[in-house]
Amino acid sequence: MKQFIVVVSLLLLVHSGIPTNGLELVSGKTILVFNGGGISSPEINGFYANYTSAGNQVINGTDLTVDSLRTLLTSDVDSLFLPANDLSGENLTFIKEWFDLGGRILWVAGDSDFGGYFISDNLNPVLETVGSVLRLDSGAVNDPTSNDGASYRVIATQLGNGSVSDAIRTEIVGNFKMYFHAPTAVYYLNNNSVPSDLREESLDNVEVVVKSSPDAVAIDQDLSAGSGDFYSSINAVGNLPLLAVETIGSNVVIVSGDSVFKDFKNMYGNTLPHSGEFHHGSIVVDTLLSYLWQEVIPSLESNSTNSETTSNTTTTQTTIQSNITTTTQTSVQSSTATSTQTPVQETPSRSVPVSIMPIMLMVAGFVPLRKRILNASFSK
Ligand SMILES: [Ca+2]
Repeated sequence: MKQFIVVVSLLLLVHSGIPTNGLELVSGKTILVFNGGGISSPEINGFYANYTSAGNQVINGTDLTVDSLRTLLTSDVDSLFLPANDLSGENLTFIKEWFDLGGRILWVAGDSDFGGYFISDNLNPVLETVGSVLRLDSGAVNDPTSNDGASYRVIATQLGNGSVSDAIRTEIVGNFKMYFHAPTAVYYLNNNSVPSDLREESLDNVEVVVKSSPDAVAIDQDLSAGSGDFYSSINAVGNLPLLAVETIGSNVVIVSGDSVFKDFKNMYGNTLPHSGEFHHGSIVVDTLLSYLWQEVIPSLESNSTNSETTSNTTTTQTTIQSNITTTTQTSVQSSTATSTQTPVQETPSRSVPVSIMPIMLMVAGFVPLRKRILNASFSK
């Protein structure tokens, strides 16, 4: 036990946020998180604290309506996060117009189909709108061996093979573990229409960054048996894509099977909610965003500009693996910040000042959030 504590303490020290060389946590960005009618707890206190103290503006869009999202999603917004909510039936042209400004990061995060509360088909139209080939599966990922005490509490164990994965890999000490609390998987559409297995494919412009263990199983938990329940329909076992990135023009789309930037179940954190053991959640999120902002997007924008000046006909879409050659040691702030630094800018919604975070976190422990109850009853 003592050895374990020492190891964990060392790991935390290694990632205590003192940049050495190379990249630091991204700064100067405006990140809009739209929870809308999201199904799980909306708190992003850890992310908010880390990114505002690093000099970003984080708009915590709890309770925002789609109309207010439309108003807020101006050219000043560099990144839009859409965690597991329902945008079905909405005119999404405004998201496409924002995306087409270029140099943006769109993060579409799903959830499992537990109880039918989250339906991927209600969020996938966003991916379609911006021209992504990636889709959230309408099922769930269970892992009988790599989990935090129950098979739906999935611990991912594998990073991918591209440059984004490599950037994250440089930050990983020990065995890679990332927590996804009841996630779904990511598949892709072949020829814009046929649900297809992303596990063995090597697609231009797409990199699978985080994968499940070889033992994870795809299931159709709510028995919806739709075309979007792709991986369960092929009885997929193992290496299920849980987080993938795609470049589209000078933009990047991130698709993940859970909202890993949220406080929920400490996914954006470094301890597993049940065993208390270490996992790399916030390190992955922070390294991913910093690498994308500091290396990938500038490269895409540069290529885009060069292409425009040399040819009117050449497509500017570029592959992640072939265009990002810079290897940079990434050092980012990884633990949940406890800084009392004032948020950079007054935000228009219910963003939580860092100074009251401890109180909020205490209160959060007593709030009977629907998903917690659901999952508690589910886990028996
Ligand atoms: Ca389903």
